[in-house]
Amino acid sequence: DVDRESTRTGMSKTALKQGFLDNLFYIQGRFREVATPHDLYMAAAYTTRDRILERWIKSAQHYKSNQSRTVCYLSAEFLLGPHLANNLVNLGIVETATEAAHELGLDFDAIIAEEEEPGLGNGGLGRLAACFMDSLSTLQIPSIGYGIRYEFGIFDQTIEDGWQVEKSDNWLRNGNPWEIPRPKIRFPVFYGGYTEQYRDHDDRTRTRWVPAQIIDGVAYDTPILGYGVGNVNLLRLWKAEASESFDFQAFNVGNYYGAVHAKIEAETISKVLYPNDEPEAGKELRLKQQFFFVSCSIQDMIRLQFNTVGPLDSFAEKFVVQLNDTHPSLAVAELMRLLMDEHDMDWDRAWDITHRVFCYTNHTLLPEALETWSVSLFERLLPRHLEIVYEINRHFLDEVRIRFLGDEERVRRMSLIAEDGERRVRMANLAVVGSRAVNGVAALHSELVKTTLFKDFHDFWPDRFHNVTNGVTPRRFMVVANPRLARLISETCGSDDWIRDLGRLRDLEAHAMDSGLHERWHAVKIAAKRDLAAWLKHRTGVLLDPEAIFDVQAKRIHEYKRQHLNLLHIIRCYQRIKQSPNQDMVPRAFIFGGKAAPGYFMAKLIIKLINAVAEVINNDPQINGFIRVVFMPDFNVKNGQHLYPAANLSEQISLAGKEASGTGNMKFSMNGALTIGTLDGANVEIREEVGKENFFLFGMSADEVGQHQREGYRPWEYYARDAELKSDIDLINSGLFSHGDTQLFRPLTDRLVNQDPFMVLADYRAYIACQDHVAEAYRDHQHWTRMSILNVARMGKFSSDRAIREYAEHIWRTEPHPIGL
Ligand code: DL6
Repeated sequence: DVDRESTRTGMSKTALKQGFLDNLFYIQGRFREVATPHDLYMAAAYTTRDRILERWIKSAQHYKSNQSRTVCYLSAEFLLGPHLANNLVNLGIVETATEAAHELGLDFDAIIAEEEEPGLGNGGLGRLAACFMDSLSTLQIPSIGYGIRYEFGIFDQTIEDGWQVEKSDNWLRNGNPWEIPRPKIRFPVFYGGYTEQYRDHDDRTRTRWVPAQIIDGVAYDTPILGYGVGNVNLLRLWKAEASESFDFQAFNVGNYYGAVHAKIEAETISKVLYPNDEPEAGKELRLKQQFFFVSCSIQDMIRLQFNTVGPLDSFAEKFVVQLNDTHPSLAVAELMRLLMDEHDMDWDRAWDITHRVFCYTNHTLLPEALETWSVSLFERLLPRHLEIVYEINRHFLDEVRIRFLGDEERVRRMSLIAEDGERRVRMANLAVVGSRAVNGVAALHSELVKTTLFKDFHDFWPDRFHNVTNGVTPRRFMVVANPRLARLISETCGSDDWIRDLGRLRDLEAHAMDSGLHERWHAVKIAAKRDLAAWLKHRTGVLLDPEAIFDVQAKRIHEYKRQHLNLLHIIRCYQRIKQSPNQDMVPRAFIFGGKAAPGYFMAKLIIKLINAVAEVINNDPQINGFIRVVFMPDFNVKNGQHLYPAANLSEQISLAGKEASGTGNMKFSMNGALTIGTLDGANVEIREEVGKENFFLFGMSADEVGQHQREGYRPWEYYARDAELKSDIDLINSGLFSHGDTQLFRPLTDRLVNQDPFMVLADYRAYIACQDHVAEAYRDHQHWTRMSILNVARMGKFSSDRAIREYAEHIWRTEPHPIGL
């Protein structure tokens, strides 16, 4: 008795059940008795998607007829994480869906767990883009996320004999129920060839690009639903396909294999995500990927402009484009090219539009992470864009010379082209010059952007620079990841308003001394720790004691993040127990997670050392489980959701001045973990918010780091002076953790003692002292729980909703366009 429409859109239990059975039958072609777990998941996903589509169409219609100003978020990465649970939360039907599944005799959690994660990103930068998409929809801001539909996302990590082994991530193998292919939204993308001048019908001299290769980009759309609203925005990812015109040419001359080869070569462009959070020096395919998605996206915006508003003159009023790091900064040159070469504009008009469209977010100060491309590669692949970059540079450097007469050194530094050694295009300079706003991602980072990285540009255009501290979405990282805590918060605060207005968590403060809440808070944490312990036991064989401090460091493996500092503390604990086995020590479970870039040897050696130390400690009868070490394989969004709720202590121990923001720090703290951290990235602001008495601070400040480096840093002196530090490093060199092999970890220990670029040894003593302080604090359960409650209560600032509101107000100048439910 449920009509056709309501099985697609109805929110009642009956409608959900009927919709599910319909989808199982009509889409999966299965009946209950023979359905695999994957069939059940697909049916659940389609049933959920059905309910989103109606809102999506309504949003699109409204945005079109209102000619809404649209934010286009250009990002080479979107690290989305599984959709199903998140969409159920945003639709507000988790309970109904759970009951519906139950009545159908299905295991709801197993269905949710079946989803393969779209891992289209490396880490913080890609996950930030996904959080921002959630918040843009929740805040009802018309927006499109543009990126690449990688056929293979970030590799799956397994651990074999302690080493990281990469397995390809074939996430599309079983189909992706969330995307809708748009075969008719297809744009040609040019590569190579040459440019030539010609005379147009008005006898003006114009330039055209005669490419050597044309590839098509085809749109695949994923709806992004906001929380509790009717707004659904669009994530449009481009897949590369052979251009039909090229295929047929080869075909017609009888070269069938040639045609097929062209197809394979074309598809390579969107085949795989580069698994590195730093630029791939000289990788032609990477530059091709960047241009590919940028060109499709800008062409799509121009198409939308014609479909809605009309003439291109108002393009900068209709669109604002946020460049997520420099990866999409070719967009500046591509928009110029399209406006001039394809749409007849002169330079000044095209530039006037272009420089009002773009805004750029910087995500790193690490010099090795700043992207440059050799002029020769650039010219070979994008000859027209090189001309445009030169022309932008000429105009720009003229302005610099006028303002700073005779300061050729400054001109050299600010140029879009680096001239020392092999000539290179500086993508960050292109992004700054082509944008009307530039921002860093935490207060400290934005300050360093202004005073170090882009000091010359800040001198030149002080008003162009902003800060927008990152945030994360509480929907995924609290409600989906930690439903027990979410329920407890809502009950304590008397409403679930905090989910859309995270500042409301402050209401918890009034209850921070309430012993009833303490008991329930503790019970929620212990339950999450038990869940994680069971999960880790199943996957690694290591059994953790839920009463121990769960001390977690989960993030990309990188020397600047200093997983090895954490390891030195673990070795210190180990040696202390060995020296005095009967001491009264607080039990700890040290949990690591994170991937190393496949070509980053030192990061891979750190993973090996973590696992090697784990093997010795976990099997030493004298340690007797007092401390345990475990490496969670394949840390990703989905697995991270097991980690955040269970952590007591969050390790945010990068060298001050190196971590632009960090967002894991926010996810842990929102789930009631206390932070041990340096004054780096957003740690600074987290500490300000939660109160210094609720944060374990150690280590040098960014200023002290700078001063120490200027004075000359000599790590070997720390090694020689500090007997415990020396014995911890010596223990690694002794071969104890490497079956007697005294050389295996030498590259790591030698680097620490002789170079130590991230000053692990300088911060070692302060870190150990701070960890001792943590252990003492944990003994007082009441006090610890109070600090945990206060951490959560004061995390309002770190919602990505706040970040998006700041972008909308100060940078984008966009308004919400509410879609009614
Ligand atoms: O802004 C998101 C995220 C920050 O939280 C991290 O601190 C930062 O390391 C990360 N950057 C990258 C690499 N970026 N580049 N280029 O992922 O961005």
